[in-house]
Amino acid sequence: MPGTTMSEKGSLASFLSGRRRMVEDALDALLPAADVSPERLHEAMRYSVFSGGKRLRPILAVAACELLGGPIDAVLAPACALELIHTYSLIHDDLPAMDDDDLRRGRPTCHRAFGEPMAILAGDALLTLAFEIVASAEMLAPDCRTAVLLELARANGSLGMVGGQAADIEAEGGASDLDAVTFIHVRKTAMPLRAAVRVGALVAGAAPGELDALSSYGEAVGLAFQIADDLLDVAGTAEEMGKAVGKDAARGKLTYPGAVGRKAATLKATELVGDATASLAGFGERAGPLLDIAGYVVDRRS
Ligand code: GRG
Repeated sequence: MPGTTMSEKGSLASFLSGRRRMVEDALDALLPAADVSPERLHEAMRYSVFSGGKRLRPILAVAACELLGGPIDAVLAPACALELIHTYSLIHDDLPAMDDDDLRRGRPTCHRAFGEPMAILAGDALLTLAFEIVASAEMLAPDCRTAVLLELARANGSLGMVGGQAADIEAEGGASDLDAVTFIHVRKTAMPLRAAVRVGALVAGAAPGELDALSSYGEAVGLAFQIADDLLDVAGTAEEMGKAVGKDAARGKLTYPGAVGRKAATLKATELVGDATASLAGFGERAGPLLDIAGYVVDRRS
């Protein structure tokens, strides 16, 4: 991480691993057990959820909530909902009808392990469960539950992630135009990440100014994350990424480096980290973990 000392890297690593453990324990408690009927469906859901993801979205929600002094135990349910929606999107994205991938997080994709019909259903069930978890989260006041549900729906529906995915598919093979790439990346990736930060802020009862600042942070980090992902697809290795690399170009996908070149894409990602940092200036030292995460998003190797 440029400009970051070893001890800061160490403290980020322990922040991430501590929050990841909390999220994974909560996910385990919220998902139906694998021996609950229909067993094969629940096995497939658990297979994909517990396959070693970074848990970036739930960690962002927890970190935003902590920054505002909100209750960690209350944010865990919505944080898990974010991860379930993310997992559903990965399962469906890997299907033969979409990216047709064999490997995800270093393991066979859900449809490779469980067959296509069960993978489609596991994705559907994870998406549905996410909304059930928030709607029934007793630690959240009713108006907070509604606000979180709206946030999840808007960020992930046809005007958000699903819309970005649709535009991405339609654009395949077309010219790499910066406006088109930005349209896709904002919806497919930045909106869900922004929603993760906002969900944490909503649970903490953020004031409007705080919510705005955290939204700007989430949007910048979200776009930086996707640009870094595009760059890793060009420069990363399959071992590090746990999935095939070089596939964007092979499929004629619109990517940020494809539109502006690798150097300008790298600069843009760095600039966005600067924007994210500036958005949190008003929070002082309490913003440390979120600032470190912004740096990590562009420096990561997987
Ligand atoms: C199929 C509805 C639908 C949407 C698909 C999320 C998505 C949209 C597609 C997955 C492929 C992709 C390149 C998405 C962009 C966002 C992204 C880089 C996802 C991978 O997220 P990570 O790196 O994954 O956080 P882990 O495995 O760490 O959870």
